[in-house]
Amino acid sequence: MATPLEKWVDEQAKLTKPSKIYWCDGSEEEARKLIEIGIKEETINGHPVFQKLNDKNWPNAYYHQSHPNDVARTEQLTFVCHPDRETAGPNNNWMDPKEAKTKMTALFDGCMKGRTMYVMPYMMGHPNSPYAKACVQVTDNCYVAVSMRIMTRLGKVALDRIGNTENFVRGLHSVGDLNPERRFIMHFPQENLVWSFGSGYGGNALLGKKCFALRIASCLGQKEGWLAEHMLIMGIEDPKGKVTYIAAALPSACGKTNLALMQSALPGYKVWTVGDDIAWLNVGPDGRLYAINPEAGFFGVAPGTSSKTNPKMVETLKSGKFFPTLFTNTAIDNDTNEPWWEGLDGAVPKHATDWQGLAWDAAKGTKAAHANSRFTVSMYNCPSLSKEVDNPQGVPISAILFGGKRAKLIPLVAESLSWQQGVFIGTRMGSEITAAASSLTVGATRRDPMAMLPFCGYNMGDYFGHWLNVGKKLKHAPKIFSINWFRTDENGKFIWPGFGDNIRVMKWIIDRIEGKAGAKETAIGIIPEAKDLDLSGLNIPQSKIEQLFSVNPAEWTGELEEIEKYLTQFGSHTPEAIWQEYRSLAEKLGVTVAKK
Ligand code: OXD
Ligand code: MN
Repeated sequence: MATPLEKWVDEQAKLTKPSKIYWCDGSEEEARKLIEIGIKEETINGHPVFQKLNDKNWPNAYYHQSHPNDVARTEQLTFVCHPDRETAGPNNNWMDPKEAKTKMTALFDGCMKGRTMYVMPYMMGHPNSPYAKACVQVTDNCYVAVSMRIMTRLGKVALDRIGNTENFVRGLHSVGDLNPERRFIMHFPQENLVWSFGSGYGGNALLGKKCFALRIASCLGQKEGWLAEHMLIMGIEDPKGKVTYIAAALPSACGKTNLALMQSALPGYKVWTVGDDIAWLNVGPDGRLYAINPEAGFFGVAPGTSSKTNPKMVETLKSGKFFPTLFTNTAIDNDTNEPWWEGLDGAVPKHATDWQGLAWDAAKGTKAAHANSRFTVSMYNCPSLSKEVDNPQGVPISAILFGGKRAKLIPLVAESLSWQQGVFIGTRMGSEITAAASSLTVGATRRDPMAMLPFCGYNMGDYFGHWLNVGKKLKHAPKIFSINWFRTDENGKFIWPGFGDNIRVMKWIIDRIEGKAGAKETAIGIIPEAKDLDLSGLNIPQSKIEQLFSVNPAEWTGELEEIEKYLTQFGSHTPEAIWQEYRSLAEKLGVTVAKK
């Protein structure tokens, strides 16, 4: 008798009509075979799917170029198909599930003719964790199959967990003909199901990541009492050896990976990496909040990564321990056959091929690597990987940070007075748009609550309520802080050095948790005075430090208007407690607002 999994795979094959079906076991041998297929057989836009890179300097590394029209998440073509629009909320594109199924069935019908269907059973989370989830994705693209081996725990572990049950999240994926007119990423939360067609790019195609571990999982979390968040998880070891775990939400391409792998600029402090993108947060039996990283790899933005900004990541990328490491849409130095991107160490290549496969001419001023070009690498290659990363219970979180990229307004760091106020800080986050999503204007500011705007699978007003409810279940709630590394001075220059120096902010945060650090209460939260931050060895004048915390009521008037407009769109779904915090902030700032 066929198992429910076999039956489901059979149904997908009947619809998509592949010429071959291949069940992935997740082994290294298999990954090598798939890479060979990608070098010799499969193509994307006329290029081989994979190209081997210089093995001496970048062991086990391969290059992939996606279609030039397929280089970022397509938020405008991403839908969450709850039975009614209201449940999806104004934060999601919505389509009636029946209509979506009809539309997508026509696209999937026969789309894998002449191709191989790869069947990938995989786990999100360590298989021993009670919080882990078993999933299966089918795809017709070997780049996706190899990427899933890096990003998830793929193969027998998942098959064993699924066994004869119906208990697995389903994902159907085809690159189709990569026509952007026929590109849709459809989520069916009622069925724990994702259908993705027409894209081979990371977040659109590796369905365990944004589609399941955030959009579908946020819906599961709402039902089951936990949180699926767009957060890094890090442990910070102090000079006495005590490790404090922190989770931090920052929008895409705002430095989560750099922070998660930070090399501390303060002697005696070490950073241990648990995750760089997604955290699943559960209330433990002791009333603390525990975090697991459901992923097994990093899919990080390449430009700007160097031994100065992220030495641990450069080591990770050059390790080659876990097979393979992928570079997508970077440039290639033709003289050395090495991957290259703007900001990497060393000289600018004399002869390079750019992310579109064209000869690159530095003199023309175009970028050699796409701004959203990526590396895909196993977290087990990372020298700062926490030894708790596979702890089935997760790590206990002492602080949650909400950040964004803001040239003005938001201070370097501010502590909230309570969980409720902290949740409000999350809801009022905004950030300058980066290149991680196509169709948005890079640089403009958009409101991005908890960095979850593109990833919350249901009405965000209800999501805010869920955050408040989780807080009520916590006996020892983490402290919540806002952070902003990106404030600029009157000449538009960043004031704060960032990167390894961010440990100074972390040190203050940890000292606050332990009741050791000084602070003062202001309208925008509890902030350090200059004497409370460890600035030893930094050469920043006191006046510049003050600028990092300055409050300009005129700027805040506009900000409050935007926050009010934003929160109003969720109607009665926005909890009254959030409005209370909003009014209290306006009052403290001395700003009159419409919302009473
Ligand atoms: C990502 C993103 O790829 O947030 O992590 O876009
Ligand atoms: Mn992300």
